[in-house]
Amino acid sequence: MADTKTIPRTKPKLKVERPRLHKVILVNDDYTPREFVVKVLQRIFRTTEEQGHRIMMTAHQKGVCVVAVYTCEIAETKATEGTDAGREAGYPLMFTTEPEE
Ligand code: TYC
Repeated sequence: MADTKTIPRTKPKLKVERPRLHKVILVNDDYTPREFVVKVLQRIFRTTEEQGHRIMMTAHQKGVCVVAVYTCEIAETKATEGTDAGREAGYPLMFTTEPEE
C-alpha cells in the first residue's frame, strides 16, 4: 500500500473576501453654519476646503451627501467624531453610516 494516493473529496476553500465598505453620510439641518460644516469635513475627513464646500453644498441642497467610504469601524468612528464636534459647539450636525451595496 506504499503507493496509495489520497484524493481530496472537497475543494480547498481559498476565497478571501474584502471587508464590505460603509458610507459616511452628511445630513443637512437648518442651524449648523456652512463654514462650520466645511471645517469639520476638513478636520475629520481630511477633505480640502473646496471638496468640503462641495460636499456641504450637496447636503444643503439635496438633504444628504456621501462624504467617504471606509471599513465599518472607521466609518462609525468618523461619523461619531463629526456628530460630536457639532454637539460640542451647540449644533445639531449629524453624520450617519450605511453599508455599501
Ligand atoms: N443648511 C445649513 C445652513 O443653511 C448648512 C448645512 C449644510 C448644515 C449641510 C448641515 O449637513 C449640512 N446654515
